[in-house]
Amino acid sequence: MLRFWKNVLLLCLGLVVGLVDSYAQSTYPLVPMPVRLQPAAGTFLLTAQTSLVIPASQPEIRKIATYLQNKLKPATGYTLPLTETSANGSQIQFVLNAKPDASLKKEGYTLDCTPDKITIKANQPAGLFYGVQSLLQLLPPAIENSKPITGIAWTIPCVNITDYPRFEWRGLMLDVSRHFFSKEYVKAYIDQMARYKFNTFHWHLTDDNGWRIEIKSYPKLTEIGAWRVERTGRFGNRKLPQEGEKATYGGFYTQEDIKEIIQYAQERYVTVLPEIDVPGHSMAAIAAYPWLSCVKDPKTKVNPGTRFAEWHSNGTFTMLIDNSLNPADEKVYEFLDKVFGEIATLFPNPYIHMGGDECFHGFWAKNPECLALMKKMNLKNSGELQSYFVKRVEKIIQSKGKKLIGWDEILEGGLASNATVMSWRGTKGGIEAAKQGHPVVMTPSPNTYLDLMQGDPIGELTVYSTVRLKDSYIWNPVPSGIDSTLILGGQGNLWSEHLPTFRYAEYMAYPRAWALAEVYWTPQAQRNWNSFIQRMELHFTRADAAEINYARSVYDPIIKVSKTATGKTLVDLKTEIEGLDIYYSTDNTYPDRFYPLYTKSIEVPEGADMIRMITYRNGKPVGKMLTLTMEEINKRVRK
Ligand code: TNX
Repeated sequence: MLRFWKNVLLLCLGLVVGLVDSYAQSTYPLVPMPVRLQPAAGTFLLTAQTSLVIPASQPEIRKIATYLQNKLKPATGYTLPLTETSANGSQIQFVLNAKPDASLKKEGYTLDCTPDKITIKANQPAGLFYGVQSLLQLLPPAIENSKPITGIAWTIPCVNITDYPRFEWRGLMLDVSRHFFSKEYVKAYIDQMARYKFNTFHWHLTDDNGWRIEIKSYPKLTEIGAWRVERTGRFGNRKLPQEGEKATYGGFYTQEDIKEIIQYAQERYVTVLPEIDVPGHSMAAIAAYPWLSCVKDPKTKVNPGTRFAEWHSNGTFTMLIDNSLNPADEKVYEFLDKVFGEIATLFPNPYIHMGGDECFHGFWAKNPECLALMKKMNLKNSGELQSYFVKRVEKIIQSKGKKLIGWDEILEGGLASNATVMSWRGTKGGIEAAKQGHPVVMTPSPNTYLDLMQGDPIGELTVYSTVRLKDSYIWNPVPSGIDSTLILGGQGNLWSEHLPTFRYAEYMAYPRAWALAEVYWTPQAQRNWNSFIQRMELHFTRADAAEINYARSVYDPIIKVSKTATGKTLVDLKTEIEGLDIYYSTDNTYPDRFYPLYTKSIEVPEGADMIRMITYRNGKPVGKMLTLTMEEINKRVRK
């Protein structure tokens, strides 16, 4: 009898341990994954009486506690009491370490959750803020609702967390030139960044399709440069502005708006990196002030998404309209001095991004002033002329007390002495810069370009290339063979040629930005694709509650088409994540789970018009219905 009860007890214990263990692996819905997480037994229950306890006379910590209070209020309906005196009973306590814990560095924290008390400790307020983000993620997804939700126990599983970031630079870029996003959307983007512990908002403020920041010394930059004719249809195929047509699409941020956004970001421990893209990508500025360019065409208009460049098979390009500044004109440097001066005054970030990418040199090569300057300065080619320009810009930026950062093209013709390089054409520019001893931010397009397709083109708005979720997750920002301390971190870049709405910007950003959040925060050795997928799915539920859009393309099959030696056409399918079933049809009808299950290459039957497919998990559809037409199959076979 005794042995029986002993066995029952052991069984129960085993069950509890097993539960806690599997909970630890899958149910702590934290993204990015913390450095150390120790599950503990029990739960903390948040009630209307839970007090937020902060140290006395620390206004910055009070702000963080107020941020938490505001985040908890809509869904719970509670306004948690905030106090500087020690409280009894249920509480969340914020502690600034009297003696800094070196392992936590500047942004780390510890979070200790027991059934009656949660303690968040950090060396600096930023760490407390990240502790708050983890705390919010540990609450049920319903906490993300903007309206009161009743009948939910607001529990947090007990846990001990020690956490700090791998990199000091964890960024997301937003291009507001190709499409304009209002101040409210920019704030929403920053708010969403903060939830995933990003700390750098790179704001691509100028390009060919709109100049978006008020510059008091040059009012036409926004009077003219912020507006273009309204067009629908595919960006890049649109009709040129017509004679007399009004420029009605666009917008810009006043300097007051900019200050407001910087402040909003600061309250979320996000620093704002402004980018003024020169000498290329400058059509909007040139539309306002044609003298900035070599061609000085007074008819230059802000580009509404027409094709103005020809891309050649070797990766080079020809601009059909001059969109670059004239590097041989002193007036251009006076202009930049004023522009960067105003930027430096507005933005507290130590860096200014000067762009520097994709500058066409063809108009320079035909311009007598440029040719004379090259001769005078003994510049051997247009690459060296661009390098001359970048070095002049670096002097200007330094004279304003700032550091220059630019896209990896700034390496061409010789890097300016203190420049930091943002490596986008893969990691090679970053490697080269690091070898020369320069700091680097990694944003390789095959892993971090959030404007690229996240699934097969038949299921996405098509653009020129693809970055699957796994591509964003599985890469290491520190290449081997270089001084790793020079890699400051990385970013995800959301270019907006094909993002007419903010809702769609979200679709492109998530979940890939969440994957990148983990790449830049979590130690390399602790990253795990399957674990990420489980947590990502829990974040889908949270995003649903928060009404934030995201792509489910990770559920869609990866399609490969090939031809055998005997002339048969084969379609091979696989999935990015484990445990999905693919059902398909070859008879033009819409498959469900009663259709053939994909187990081996599909031999395309003679006469078929298309293959349709959809993924399921545990009997429920999870992917979209994809249609691969015979036309598409033939196109892929030919490639
Ligand atoms: C390249 S990345 C660009 C952008 C485009 C982007 C589209 C870079 C520095 N330049 O102008 O928007 O590709 O993916």
